Amino acid sequence: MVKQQVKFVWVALILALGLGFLVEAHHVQAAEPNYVISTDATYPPFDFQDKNGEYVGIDQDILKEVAKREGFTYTLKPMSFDSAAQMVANGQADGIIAGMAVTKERESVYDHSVPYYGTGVAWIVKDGSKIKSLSDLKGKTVALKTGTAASEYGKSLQDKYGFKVKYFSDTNTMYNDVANGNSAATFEDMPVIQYAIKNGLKLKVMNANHLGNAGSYAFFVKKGQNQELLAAFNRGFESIKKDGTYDKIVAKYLGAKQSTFVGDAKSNDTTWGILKSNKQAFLNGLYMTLVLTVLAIILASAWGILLGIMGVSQNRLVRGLSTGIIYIFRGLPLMVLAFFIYIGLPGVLGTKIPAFTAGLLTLILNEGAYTGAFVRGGFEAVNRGQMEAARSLGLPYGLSMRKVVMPQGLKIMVPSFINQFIITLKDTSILSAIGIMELTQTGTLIVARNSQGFRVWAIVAVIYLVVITLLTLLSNWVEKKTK
Ligand code: ASN
Repeated sequence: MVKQQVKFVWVALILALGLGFLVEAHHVQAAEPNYVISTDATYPPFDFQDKNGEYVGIDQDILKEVAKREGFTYTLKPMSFDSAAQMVANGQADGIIAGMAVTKERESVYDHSVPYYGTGVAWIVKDGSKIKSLSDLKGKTVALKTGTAASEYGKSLQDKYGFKVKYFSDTNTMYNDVANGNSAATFEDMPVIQYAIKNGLKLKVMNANHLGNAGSYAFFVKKGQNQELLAAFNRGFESIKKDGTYDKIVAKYLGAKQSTFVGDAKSNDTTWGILKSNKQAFLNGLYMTLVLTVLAIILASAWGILLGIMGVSQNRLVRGLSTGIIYIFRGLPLMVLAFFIYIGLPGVLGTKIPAFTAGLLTLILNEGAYTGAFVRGGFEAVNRGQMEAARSLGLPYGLSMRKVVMPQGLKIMVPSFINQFIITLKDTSILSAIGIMELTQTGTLIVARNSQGFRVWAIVAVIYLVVITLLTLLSNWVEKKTK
């Protein structure tokens, strides 16, 4: 019995991984890429999504044009800046373009292209704030974005001015923390904050004439790697600079309001407008959430049942193995596990792991451990007498388990399974951290371009609730059938 289960789980796992690669390969084929390029798609006017879900901005237009002229293709991986940079440092991505400034520290990890845009760090407060100088920040909270050059600069002033810091993974959320009055100030690159203010954000730059760490943005690859890509970028960039294409690209974004790209007020300022203008994006996000949920539910249940059976095995070693696995994977936060598999492991294995595969594996291991724990508990709860009775009738252990204990045990577990299914659905949202374009990540990108946090998150919340309600109804129906 256990052997059969083991076989089943192996087959299922291999299928899942294969499927992950297939899903990835499908994307890959669609864009015929040579390179994987990561970006921070919440960084207008450099990198963001327009109303049609296309990645646009100064960086993206430069990259598109350079790729065309240099004859290479690429698959874009949008995620938080911090993860996008780590992807390159770990060899998961070949290059990064993300309004990324050249700094000394970065030069020891990455090689970079010729600089393509000047920048410097601004410090920013809410319009009408009483704060006049950095000294006024004493004891107050400053919002920073994880892993950025601006946050390093802000952090370097922390001791001198005695403020507290709070980290965010995208610029828009960070700005809103200041706009809402939760944080007293923030640090961000001048071109980015300037663009946001021009587009209506109620914040004020305090050091416009003496920016910190003046420098430039560049395209980055891992040190010593992908030199041909870097050379191609440099060549392509020189050519678009020479014939005026570069200036046109910059003028296109700085000369126009953001609404030109992300839609007018009508499609951004009402819930219905947002829903309508982002229908396809929401549907795609929902589809990804559902695919992940369904696969994870099936595979994690299989893996969990196996762990549960192992947990009541007669063999101490097998029992110990089950306890150990449950202990580790129930103990690890889902996001840590996702980062470990997606960003950590490839560096050691020397092979890229597609985001979908990494995400699915994370869910299987985490949800499977929880399932394992309650399945083991369920079997233990079936009166020991039942097993003894079966054995005394002459049934061997395996058969007693399968015919007597398991059917009763599984029945007790049905509510726990339903609960776990709902948790699995909700947990898929954490995978947005590794850039999987599920519902939550879709919401993040939409908010980054229209700054309508309340409406967009309300829509996303309602979609989750509808799906959870359907899942619960379905589960209840199955529960009744199994009674
Ligand atoms: N400007 C940031 C940096 O250079 C990158 C970003 O936030 N996308 O660190």
